[in-house]
Amino acid sequence: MFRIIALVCALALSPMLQAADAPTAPTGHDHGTPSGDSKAAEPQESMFLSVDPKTPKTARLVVISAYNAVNYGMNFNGFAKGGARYTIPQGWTVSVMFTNNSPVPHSAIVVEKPVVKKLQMGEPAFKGASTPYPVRGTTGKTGVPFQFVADEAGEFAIACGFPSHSANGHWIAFDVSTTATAPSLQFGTKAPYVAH
Ligand SMILES: [Cu+2]
Repeated sequence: MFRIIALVCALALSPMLQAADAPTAPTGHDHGTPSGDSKAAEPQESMFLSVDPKTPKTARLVVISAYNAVNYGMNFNGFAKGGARYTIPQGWTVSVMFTNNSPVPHSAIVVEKPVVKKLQMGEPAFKGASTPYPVRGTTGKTGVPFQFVADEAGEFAIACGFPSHSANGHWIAFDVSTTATAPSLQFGTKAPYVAH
């Protein structure tokens, strides 16, 4: 009986494993575009969060799927499993530019934090807080913009809507705060980077 269960599990897992973005060996310096592999530059917070004085109370997020080889490419900006955290003041507009460094489809959808454990992400937690067709995902580095108002405080996540990716760690934390006065981005246990 156990063997049957193990076989079924292996069969169920195999498409998922194929979907994962396997890290590729470095090919040395070339003139190709950056890809979701170990050649990616060390992520810096200021690359992924900014504010523009011309558009007050708007946080501009750059969210790059498969930024590097972390978590088999199932990362945003090089972080997986909640290892990075955006904090947005409640009521601010969030303007996201999503790109995917991998030929494997990925997407971005803002969900309530407990949802990240599910195989499917369902509807976004805020109106418009998703790339188009999050289940199917997109490939390629053409930017996919989306924008929403973070009108409800709480603990959320930016998750990949491609089935099973989020459950395998393809998500980062996204908090909406009643006390923050400026948006910030925290990498691991480092001091948060505050955008002004
Ligand atoms: Cu994904």
